[in-house]
Amino acid sequence: MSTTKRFLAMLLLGASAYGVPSPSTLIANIPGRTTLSLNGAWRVIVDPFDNGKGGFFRDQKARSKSDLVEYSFDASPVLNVPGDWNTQREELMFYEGPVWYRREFSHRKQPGKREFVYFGAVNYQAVVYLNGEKLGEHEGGFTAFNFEATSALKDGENVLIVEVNNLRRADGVPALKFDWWNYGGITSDVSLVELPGTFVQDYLVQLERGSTHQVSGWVRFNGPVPHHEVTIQIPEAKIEYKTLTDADGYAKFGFDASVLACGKRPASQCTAPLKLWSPENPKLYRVIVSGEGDSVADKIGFRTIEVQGMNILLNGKPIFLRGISMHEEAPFRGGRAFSQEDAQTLLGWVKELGCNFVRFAHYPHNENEIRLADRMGLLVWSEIPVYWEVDWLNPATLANADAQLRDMIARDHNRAAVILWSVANETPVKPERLTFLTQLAQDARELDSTRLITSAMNHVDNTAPDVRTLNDPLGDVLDVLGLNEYLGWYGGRPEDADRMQWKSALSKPLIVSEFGGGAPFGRHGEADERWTEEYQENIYAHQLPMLERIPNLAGMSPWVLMDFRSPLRMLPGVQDYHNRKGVISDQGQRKMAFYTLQKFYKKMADAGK
Ligand code: GCB
Repeated sequence: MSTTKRFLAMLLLGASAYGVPSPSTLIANIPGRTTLSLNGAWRVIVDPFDNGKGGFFRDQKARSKSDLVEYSFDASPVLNVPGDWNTQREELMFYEGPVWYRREFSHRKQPGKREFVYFGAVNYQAVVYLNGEKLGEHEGGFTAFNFEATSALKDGENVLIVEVNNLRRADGVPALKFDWWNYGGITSDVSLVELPGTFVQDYLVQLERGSTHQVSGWVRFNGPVPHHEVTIQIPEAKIEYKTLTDADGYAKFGFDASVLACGKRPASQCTAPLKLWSPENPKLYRVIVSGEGDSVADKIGFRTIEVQGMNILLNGKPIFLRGISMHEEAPFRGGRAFSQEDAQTLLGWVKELGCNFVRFAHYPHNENEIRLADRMGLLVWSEIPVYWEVDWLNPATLANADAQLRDMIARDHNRAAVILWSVANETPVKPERLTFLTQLAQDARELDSTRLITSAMNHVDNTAPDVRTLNDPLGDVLDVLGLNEYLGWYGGRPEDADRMQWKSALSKPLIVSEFGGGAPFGRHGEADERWTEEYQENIYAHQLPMLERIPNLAGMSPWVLMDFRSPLRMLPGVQDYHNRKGVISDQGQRKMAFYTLQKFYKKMADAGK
């Protein structure tokens, strides 16, 4: 198909097939469910030529001395799950390709129950087999997914095999080039989830945008029973609300929390029942969703987030987002972060900096991080890996990005911490990209009307010698503008910031979503010497006052919390395959810029920002 034809086809697709994304099949709130953990040591076969397609899913074993079987999980080494393969075996550090994983487990089947295998994240593609039967395939390295295993599951011993492939693809999301390590493997928790025949698949229980007492949302059941009762309870606030599902097991609801909590008392005796979630008081309520014999409990915070003119309002009041960007990279040991401890360390540093906001770049991070942010009172920007260039004209690429967006939202839409869904990072201004991202922004809004939509952009006009204007048509479909700028690092000198003025073509709140420069910890020199802590610190020293002069500045998330591995950063002795723009090294050492930023945030916080 010619480029023009493909573009027209996509415009048409945009109008029809992508009108409303199909609901996510993700089961909500796995931490609140009965699960059997399948984490641990898995046998693995590294298969660089993808030779196993013909049969490895069968886990065949030689039955006689003369049998020819040229693979053996039993005789193969193990890798830990969760965990990337790159940092577990030296020879796999640069490996990109298929690896076969096998986990054996025993299980007693319970009558009437349904079973699902759940994966927190597998990078990049996964094909899942249980006892030789294919359960399904998943594409996208950072979103969770589950497949029903009820009929393939045996009473007794079971064999779960997953083909994982992290080969980069031109039509993938992300595509061929990105500035982080392409860690392969089963990088997040795996579990077997046991559920009743009809169960609560997903739910949204949030405050309606702009209201501090109107709770609204929906519940979706999975199972054969239509038209049954659903109950939503918030015991601490004495709230109980009942409604009925439709023929598809879906119920939309909305109730005034003050009226419900008040019961029969006169309105004059009732106080606001829900204490609002905020960075200062990250109050979470136990919320129970039940119906048709199933019941699931969650911890949910209630807050509102809106845009008013050039401000972001949290609970009706303007808030300045004192943030930092971070990758999902493990402190100290390197590799993909996944554990509670990793989250504690990383978000502990974010707090120590004085932040109330964190940008999870450039893909959805593991649930431990999001849930901890919810408990710590950190506001979160969450993003899908539509990064630099992707195959804008390919409908399958759009469908893939859309699925990642939908599944990111499905897992985290009850987390008060998340205030911004980002549809992309630093994508080039051109019509096909605008069509693609406009669709994603619309879908995000459709899927979750309670949060703000953003994207990190970097298309600026040099309006005058010392004036730069963010001018990207994508801004029209966003609530909040993200701007990445590297004045003093990729162009100009740190001191140029003293004269520079930043504007945006649109009067919307603006977050400077990236700025910074690189220095290995402990490398010192003059402030004009690249790759020294002094140079990096000097960038911050000149940037911060410059950013304060931006009239619609609503926050910032400098690049980046901690040094991280990247194949694009090769310089020997300095980078050694690490992006060194962290204000903290990968060994936890605070660089000079850390303290400069910390001081600035303290000043902002003291000034009530
Ligand atoms: C950017 C990208 C980020 C890179 C960073 C850098 O603009 O958004 O992913 O790592 O710059 O270090 O150049």
